[in-house]
Amino acid sequence: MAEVLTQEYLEAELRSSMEDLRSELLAADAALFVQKPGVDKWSVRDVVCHLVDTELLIFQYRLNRMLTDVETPHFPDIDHARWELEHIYAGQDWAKKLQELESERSKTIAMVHGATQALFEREAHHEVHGTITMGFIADYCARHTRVHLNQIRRTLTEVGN
Ligand code: NI
Repeated sequence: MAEVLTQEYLEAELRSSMEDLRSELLAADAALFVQKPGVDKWSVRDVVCHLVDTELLIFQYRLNRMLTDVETPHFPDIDHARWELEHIYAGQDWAKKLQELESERSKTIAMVHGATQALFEREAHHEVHGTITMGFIADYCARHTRVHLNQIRRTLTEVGN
């Protein structure tokens, strides 16, 4: 973990992963977005809904606590298996969810951008990951977007003709 992730680098990664996702979706056949490649698999629409949920409920939630908690934040591991059902991904409008994601990503980037060096380097404790910082959370967010972008590409291949 000698890798140094600067705020500038992470802001660029958060921005470019979002832009790549957006380009992929706008270039694809939207008729395929509601098709699941298997019974228990996510459609492209489900993935976009998942990204909005994680942006708000995991990444921004944690960044906000890093910026505002008086005591050292302790983060439990999160089981998001039921969000798909609880937040009713089926029936959502993917284009609206994409807009929502882009708008929320701008806020995520602003949180990273606005952090002082001291807050950016502040340490918190995560149940699974151990000691983490804002850099870890932002890096995780950008990588998570790219993991799901790859999933979207695979899904489009699987459901396409
Ligand atoms: Ni995920």
